[in-house]
Amino acid sequence: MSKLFAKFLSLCAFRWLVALGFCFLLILPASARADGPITPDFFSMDDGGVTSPNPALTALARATGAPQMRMALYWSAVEPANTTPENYNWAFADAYFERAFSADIIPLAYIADNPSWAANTPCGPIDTTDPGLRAEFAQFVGAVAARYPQIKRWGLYNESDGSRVSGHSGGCFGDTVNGDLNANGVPDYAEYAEMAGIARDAVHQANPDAQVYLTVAFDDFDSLTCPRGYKCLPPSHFDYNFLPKLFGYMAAHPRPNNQPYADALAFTYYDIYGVYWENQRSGAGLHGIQAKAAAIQKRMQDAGVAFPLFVTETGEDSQPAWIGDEGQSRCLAISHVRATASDLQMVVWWTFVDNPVKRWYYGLVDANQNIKPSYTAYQTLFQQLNGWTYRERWTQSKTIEGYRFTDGAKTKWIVWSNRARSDDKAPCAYPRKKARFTLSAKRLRVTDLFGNVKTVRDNRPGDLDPRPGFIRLKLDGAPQYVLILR
Ligand SMILES: [Ca+2]
Ligand SMILES: [Ca+2]
Ligand SMILES: [Ca+2]
Repeated sequence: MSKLFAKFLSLCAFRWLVALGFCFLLILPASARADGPITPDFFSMDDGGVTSPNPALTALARATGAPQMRMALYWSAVEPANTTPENYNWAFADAYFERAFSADIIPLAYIADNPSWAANTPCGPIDTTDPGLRAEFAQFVGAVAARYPQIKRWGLYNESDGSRVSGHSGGCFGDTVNGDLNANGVPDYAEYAEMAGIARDAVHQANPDAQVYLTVAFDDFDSLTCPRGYKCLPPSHFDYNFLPKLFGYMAAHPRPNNQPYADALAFTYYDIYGVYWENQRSGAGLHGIQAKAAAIQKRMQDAGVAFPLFVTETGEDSQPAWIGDEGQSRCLAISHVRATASDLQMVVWWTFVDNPVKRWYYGLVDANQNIKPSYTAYQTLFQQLNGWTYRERWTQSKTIEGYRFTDGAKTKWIVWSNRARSDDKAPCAYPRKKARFTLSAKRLRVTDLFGNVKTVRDNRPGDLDPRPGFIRLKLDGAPQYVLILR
């Protein structure tokens, strides 16, 4: 069931839009953070095709603090018949993006859905052996980047490692039938690399401030490529071998002047898959999203390529039969905080609004535009992380998972109990036994998951440590933000 949840998730954004006739989805861009303070563009949410058209929802979305929403741009809508940019059909894209711009939201864009004249599938390669088609693709991507200079990140498809045309979530370059959907004798992973290189050149030429990012799911592996120890439950969707083959191709075919094929790599992360990544050698000592990032980094190192990473989709369903509102809120905070410790440039929460028709309750806002507890948790998270710099993990005891941040002379720990017991749902929401967290301090300002603040003074109520100069707090599975006051 948990696997199905994630699959549904990865499909939903795409299918939902298609069903509604929307042409754009949101995807991501990330920005450079390496070792610096966390900035607002670490935060993004998925538009789902329903947020941008609704001013009330865009206002709510912007009020979380996140300045970006992931949105798709469909090539098939802009250029349904092959033409030149002055004849492109911009009507839908303009309206869709303009609503975001007017709400002070920057689209984290991705390009998807090939027109039928350009490729034999909507989700797979163009014939990259055809110089004419390469030029057409460059023309299109360049025109898009030039038209929307506010957009700094352009992704190529969604989850490009999809292994099935039928039921794809935006990409199907990981086709496992013969790996050559367009039957041109060139492996489709190689064509994805080629298209990325073309897109990067075109985007950079049109807008030097903009970037191109690759997209993969790299989870929910199909049974044909299922790695040992991974539960590949049908229907599964993604080719385990796509990513290493992609990296291998890039390494074996350096671009002119050693230009990279892309500026970043985005992946999808759902916590039900986290234990697998933690159990890999590369995941030792890491948690969930960190372990998956490390697995990708390991493959990049093995191949000799390097891309900054970010997460285009992560989310959890709040239905009571799954992990509920509290569990969803915990997962939201935990995944983001963990991501800061792995230097992920951005995390996109999938998705902003519930979709009851699909029975997807991953939203921070329900279908009636009421905020959910996770909305408050997100606002709190934004306020607690924005401007702070990640420094180190808590290593003094294994009963606590904790991360230290600083802002100038100020120090903050974000901590929760690490004493989890599996309930076979999302690990980030597992029930956790109490743990105790002790700091040398006279006063602490403790903010809970939902922004409720209390001050704890040494040897006053709330301090469980009788020693003067030390304060001990009780932790459970809900992250607490603990600011040390002087
Ligand atoms: Ca054209
Ligand atoms: Ca091919
Ligand atoms: Ca004390």
